[in-house]
Amino acid sequence: MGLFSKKDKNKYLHGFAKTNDSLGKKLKFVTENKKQNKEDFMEQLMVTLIEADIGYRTSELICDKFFETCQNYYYLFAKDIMNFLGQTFREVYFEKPDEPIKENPDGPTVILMVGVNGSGKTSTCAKLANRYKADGKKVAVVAADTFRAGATQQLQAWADRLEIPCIAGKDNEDPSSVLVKGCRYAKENDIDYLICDTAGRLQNKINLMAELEKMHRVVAKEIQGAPHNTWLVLDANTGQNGLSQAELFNEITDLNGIILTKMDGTSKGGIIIAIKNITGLPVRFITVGEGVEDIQDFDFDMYLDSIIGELRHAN
Ligand SMILES: Nc1nc2c(ncn2[C@@H]2O[C@H](COP(=O)(O)OP(=O)(O)OP(=O)(O)O)[C@@H](O)[C@H]2O)c(=O)[nH]1
Ligand SMILES: [Mg+2]
Repeated sequence: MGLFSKKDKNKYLHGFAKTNDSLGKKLKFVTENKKQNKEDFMEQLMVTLIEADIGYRTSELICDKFFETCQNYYYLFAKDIMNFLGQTFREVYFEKPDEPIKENPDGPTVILMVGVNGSGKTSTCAKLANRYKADGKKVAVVAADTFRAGATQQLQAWADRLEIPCIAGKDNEDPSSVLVKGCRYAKENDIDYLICDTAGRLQNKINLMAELEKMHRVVAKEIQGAPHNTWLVLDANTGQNGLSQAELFNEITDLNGIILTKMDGTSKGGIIIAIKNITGLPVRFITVGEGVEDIQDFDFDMYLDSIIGELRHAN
C-alpha cells in the first residue's frame, strides 16, 4: 500500500465507511448464511449488489461471472466467497483498462469540469487546485460559470484563499469567451494546470451539447490538444440517476473521467463499478468532505479493501 500514507488510508476508509456499513455488512450476512441453497444465495447477492447501486446490468454481470468461478467448488468458506467476489469486482471494473490522466507536455494542461447543478464542480475545482499547488505546480482557475449569480464570486473566494489567480468574466458573458481569456492567461503566465469551472444549469440535450462543443472548440484553438481532460463531476448520492447523467454526458461530449463527490455522505459506493462498466469512464478522484483537502485519488484496490477488505482476510 506504498501509495497511501496512514492518514490517507484513514480518509479513504472514512469516504467509504457508509458503503462498508451497508454493502460490506450485507455481503457478510449473505456469505455467512450457510443454510441457504445456491439459488437463494445468488438471489440475495443480486439484491445486495443492486441495493449498493451497482445497477441491474452490472450486478447481473457480476453474479454470472461469480457463479462461473464458484461452480467449480463443492464447498466454500465465507472468506473464499468474499475473495472470489472481490476478484469479480476487479475483473468487471478493469474489463476496460483505465487510461492515464492526460497531461500536456508543451504547456498548460486544461481541465474542464462539467456536471449538473450542485454536484460539487466549484468546490472540486478548488480542491484540485490546492492539490496541484501543493505538488509545486502553477495553477489558475477559470470562472466559466457566468450563468448563476454569485458563481464567479464563489470560485474567486476559493482562489483568494489558495492564493492562485482566478480568470473571470462578466455576468452572462459567453462562457467560451471566458475560457479563451483563461487559456491566454495560462499561456502568458506559464501555468501548469488551468482548471475551468462551468455552469451546472439543467438544459435540454441539444443546447447542452452545443455549449460543450463550443467550449471544446475554442480552447482547442488556443492550446494544442485542449481540453486535455473533461471530467464529469457526479454527486455519489444521486445513485442510479448519476449513472444516467454519466451516460448522457458521455454521449454528448468527449469525457475522459469522473469525479465522484460527497462520498462521505453515501452508502452507495457501488456506483463506481457500474459507471466504469457501463460507460468505460474511470473515476479519477473522489471527494470526502467540504474541506479543501478532502479529495483523494481513486484507487480501485484501496476502494475494494475499504468495502470488503476485512471480510476477505477474516478467518
Ligand atoms: N459533504 C460533502 N459536501 C460536499 C462535497 N463536495 C461538495 N460538497 C458541497 O456540495 C455543495 C455544492 O457544491 P458546489 O461546489 O457549489 O457545486 P456546483 O456543482 O459548483 O454547484 P452549481 O454551481 O450550483 O452547479 C456545497 O455545499 C459543497 O460544500 C463533499 O465531498 N462532501
Ligand atoms: Mg458551481
